[in-house]
Amino acid sequence: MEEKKKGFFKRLVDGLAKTRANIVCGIDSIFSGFSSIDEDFYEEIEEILVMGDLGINATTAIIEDLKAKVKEQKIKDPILCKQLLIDSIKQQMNVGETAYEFENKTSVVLVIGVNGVGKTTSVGKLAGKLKDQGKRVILAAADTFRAAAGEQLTEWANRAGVEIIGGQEGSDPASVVYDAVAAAKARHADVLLCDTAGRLHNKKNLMSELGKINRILEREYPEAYRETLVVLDGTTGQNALAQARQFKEVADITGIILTKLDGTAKGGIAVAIQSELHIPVKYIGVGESIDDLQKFNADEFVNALFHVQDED
Ligand SMILES: Nc1nc2c(ncn2[C@@H]2O[C@H](COP(=O)(O)OP(=O)(O)O)[C@@H](O)[C@H]2O)c(=O)[nH]1
Ligand SMILES: [Mg+2]
Repeated sequence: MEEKKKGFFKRLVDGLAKTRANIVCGIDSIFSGFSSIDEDFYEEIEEILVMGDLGINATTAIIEDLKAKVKEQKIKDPILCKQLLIDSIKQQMNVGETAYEFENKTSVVLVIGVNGVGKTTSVGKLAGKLKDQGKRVILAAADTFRAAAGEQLTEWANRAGVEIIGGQEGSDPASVVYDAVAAAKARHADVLLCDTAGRLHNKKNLMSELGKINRILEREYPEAYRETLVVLDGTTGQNALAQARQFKEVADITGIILTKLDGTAKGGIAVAIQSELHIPVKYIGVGESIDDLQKFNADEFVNALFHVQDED
């Protein structure tokens, strides 16, 4: 267990290497480069946080909080601000308890997001994770927009060792969900994961597509616990935040999957999403293999960012 936990922390630390280089190296040089705490000091921290994609709102709140703590604790030495800054960032990310109830209930998870963000990959990884926990999982290939999407999900289903229900290219995504619900009920599945096309470029189409799927689920599977996860590509920084905002307008989002954090310096976007939109980031993708989806924990994330090892 200890081994496994270390492994996880190391994966996270490795995955966030670029983000850390972007944010922390800059901040460390400020802490050592300034001899007193003044406006310039705060401005430089602010600039690094904004450059690290934490977003203007979260950054402003973090700096205000830092200033208040410095004043309150009468701190004079810049180096002593580092822990305060870490605490402030964690505080900004607090969205209350992040629930993973669906993992332990009969549930349906709708996975939406724009093209290429990592929906199908994340559904595959999540299927593997749940299967490992002994859950009975069924996948619905409700991205009927491209034929390749179904084939791609079938590969993931084989990898994870779970069943998949698909449809013809161009068929109605809601009818695939209908068939998948029937299969889920017949097999007493624990979790039904639905990969969708979920395209945002046409808000009206997306709303009507999601509306139709939701009506099917309400009618055919009312006993199932509902989860709607938006997948965002972490490498797109502020654009991911804008997408989350738009999806929030059209769907009852219960969480975010933030992908591709292994290859980006923009991991700070996780802070911005939670701080500004108050939507919990539930999972992060830190690579392309089946084990590279992790539950997100804000404290661990900030620790990994600043390379602070947990003592316990
Ligand atoms: N490095 C990395 N690549 C990822 C991650 N998640 C997805 N990808 C890649 O992103 C590309 C698009 O993923 P896909 O699941 O097809 O996106 P979709 O169009 O939203 O379904 C694929 O090449 C995936 O391997 C991740 O966490 N890290
Ligand atoms: Mg896909």
